[in-house]
Amino acid sequence: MFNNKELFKSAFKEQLVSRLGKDIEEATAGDIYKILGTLIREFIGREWAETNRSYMDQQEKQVYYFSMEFLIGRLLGNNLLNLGMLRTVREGLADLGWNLEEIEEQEPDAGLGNGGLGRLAACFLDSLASLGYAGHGCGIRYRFGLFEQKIIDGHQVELPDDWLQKSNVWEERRADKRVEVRFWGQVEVAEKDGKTQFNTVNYEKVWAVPYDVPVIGYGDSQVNTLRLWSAESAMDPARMGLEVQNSYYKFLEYNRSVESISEFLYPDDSGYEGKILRLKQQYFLCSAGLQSVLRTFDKLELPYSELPNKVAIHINDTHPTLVIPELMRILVDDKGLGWDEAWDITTQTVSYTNHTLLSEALEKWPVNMVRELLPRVYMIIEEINKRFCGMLLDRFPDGQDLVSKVAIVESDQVKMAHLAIVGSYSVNGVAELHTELLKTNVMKPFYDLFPDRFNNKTNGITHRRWLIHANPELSNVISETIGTWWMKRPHQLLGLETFKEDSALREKIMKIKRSNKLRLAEFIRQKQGVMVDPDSIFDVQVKRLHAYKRQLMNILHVMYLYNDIKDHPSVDRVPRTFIFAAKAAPGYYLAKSIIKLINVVANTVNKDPQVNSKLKVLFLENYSVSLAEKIIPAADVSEQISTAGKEASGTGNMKFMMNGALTIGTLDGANVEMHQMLGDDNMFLFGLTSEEVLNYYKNGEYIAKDVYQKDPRIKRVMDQLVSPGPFCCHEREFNLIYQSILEHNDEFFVLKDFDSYANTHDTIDQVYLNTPEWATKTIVNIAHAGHFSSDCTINRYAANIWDIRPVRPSLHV
Ligand code: 26Q
Repeated sequence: MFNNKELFKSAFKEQLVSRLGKDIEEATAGDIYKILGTLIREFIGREWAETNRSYMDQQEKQVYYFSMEFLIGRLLGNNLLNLGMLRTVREGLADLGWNLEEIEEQEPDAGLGNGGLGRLAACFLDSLASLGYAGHGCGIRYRFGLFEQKIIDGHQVELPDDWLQKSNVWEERRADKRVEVRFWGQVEVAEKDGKTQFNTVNYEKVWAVPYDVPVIGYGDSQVNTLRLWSAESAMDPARMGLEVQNSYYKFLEYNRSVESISEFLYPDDSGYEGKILRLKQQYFLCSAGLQSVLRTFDKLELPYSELPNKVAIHINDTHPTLVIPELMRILVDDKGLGWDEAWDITTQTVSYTNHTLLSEALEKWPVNMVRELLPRVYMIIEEINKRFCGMLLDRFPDGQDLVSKVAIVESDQVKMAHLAIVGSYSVNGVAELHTELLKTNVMKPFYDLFPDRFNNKTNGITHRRWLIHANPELSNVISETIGTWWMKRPHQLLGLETFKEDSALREKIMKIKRSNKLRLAEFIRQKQGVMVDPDSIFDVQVKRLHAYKRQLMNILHVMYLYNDIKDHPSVDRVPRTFIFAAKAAPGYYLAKSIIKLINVVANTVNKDPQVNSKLKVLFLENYSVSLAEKIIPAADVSEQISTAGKEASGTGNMKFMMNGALTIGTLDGANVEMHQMLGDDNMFLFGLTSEEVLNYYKNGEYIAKDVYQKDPRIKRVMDQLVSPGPFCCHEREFNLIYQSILEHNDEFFVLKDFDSYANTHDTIDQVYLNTPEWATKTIVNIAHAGHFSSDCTINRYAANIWDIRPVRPSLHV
């Protein structure tokens, strides 16, 4: 049906009539979207069931990727692409008078994540299915995803992201698969048949109901499952005796507290006090997910010692670490296994990825909170800790210092990273530099104890969404040049290297870039009424707003450029358009004032007739996956400018590279590996190295005020933050920013790296003037980007961590 245009059209029209009672002439774009989604869902239904059946029949080892975040974005276009139906549907719809891109816009983004960590989970699911692995996602179906951002008067305003307002065509509610999750209560200890038994009483019961989303692999592959859990009331009003005083209010209160569990996604509040609700969410995911995993395993009727051979549970950062004590609880309390056997099974089943080097972002929970909310789980955590510390003191009788450094429970806190490392067989970082820094700094005592457990898996991105779907014109030119094999084997993009000086290819690539820039310019005109010059350099920084990512350095540099243009109005310049998009955590005031600053600068620059033909600044509101898909293909320059040693990997860097943007970046995260492949010629590096940064922290020899005093460009822009002038301001609006740099001594070396950053931007201008040279660098970037496809990353996880192979290898030559 979907590979024959006429068949598609008639099936489509029939569905429209039978489901919505409408003819094509009456249908709205929303109707078209809904019918298309329903058709696809039905079309893949058989394959989905078949996939699950074959996994069971073949007793395939299954991977479950547990994550508090899946930043999926839209599914329609990607599902059509992976099913090989994009063309038929696009052309069929065109015949019916509709444009597919317009229909895609009808779909709300599934924004169930904050940023990189959540998007990585989504890219991994795409690769798992496309490569034919039995790998599934396990997450939470948040009623509201990450907040919707509006910019009002230059300030970020947060609105609820009501993404489920209309029905979600991709999900399938599976009420029959619901499981029970228990909170609170007290643990009673009893002896039975010579065995100690632990029984929790007076607990609060909650239903976890799964909503399954099909994960459709590319080409002729299987359909895996993303299982998202929703919390529902487990109280039956009919059996509650509501006539009793106050019980009605208790009922309402209970319902409210249950609903809140899967109500909204927490914004990254690393460094701030967590909330008990977040802990509830984490346990809810772990307990529900594990019960469902074990129910599937139980069908195999194998002993639990076989669990590690049939199941791999991967935890995305420490957020789902409670799977470790929860699995112990189930094996020991419910299944009757001995502690040691249960511990062997658990530690051979769970693996863990770390995504941060910032020590303030390592999760810690107050003991009281864990003990009250999860009394039996807390006992198990204590027991794990006791045994771990005991083992250390056996090995190192004078090891008190070591014990206090690595203990899981310490100073009235539960340290989730410690629990995750001790309770899993693999700990990986997400870029070479990150893993090295974990081993030598942040997690050194653990690395010394368990050197074999640590390994690196550099992140990746799915080239299907980020190149084939987001940049179809570029994909076509690549295929015209090297054939289509790269779509299945992204490494083959390397074949483009041969053509890096081919003038026909150079011209085609630059033409496509320009057409993508025109499209973005039109989008910007419609949204903000600002005209941008498609022949200016599109210089883009889009990512979460964080001090360490240094959006501040970028905007200070823009302020300097503005000053320079005003001082020397007749100097010829390469026009630049600086594009920002970023969400700030709602309680992160410094980040929010940086957003305000960017907007103030944008306003000043864009309306100054002396400046605005040479310089423009845009802040695009509500950064999301679908907005990224519009912006990235149009970028000339990619800003990856975090303080060296702070960004675990970055994945935006890879998306830009794959779309032919050139990177201005520090030697941080995966930029280091990009540089190894591209060399100095194809990337613009600047700034301190991570070693230099660490040395400055140690020796305290960096004084931000000295740089401020010595560099007049810097002094001027810093002063402009707090004194009347083009960028300031009421009530010393930017005091917080000013103080973070000059009073708190610029923790992220913004001033220190400024000079090197500004010089590198000058170099970029020069290189851009030489179009053929620029085009060659673009081609080289695309050629090497295949290395960063998440297909490569997932193959490494599969072989080195999970020990799984593709299920139907014959299909994946
Ligand atoms: C923690 C506690 C309470 C509430 C929220 C959180 C929380 C939520 C999200 C803490 C951290 C995050 C997200 C972290 C994240 O996105 N990290 C990024 O992961 C990417 C994928 O590995 C890397 O490329 C980035 O370098 C890293 O910053």
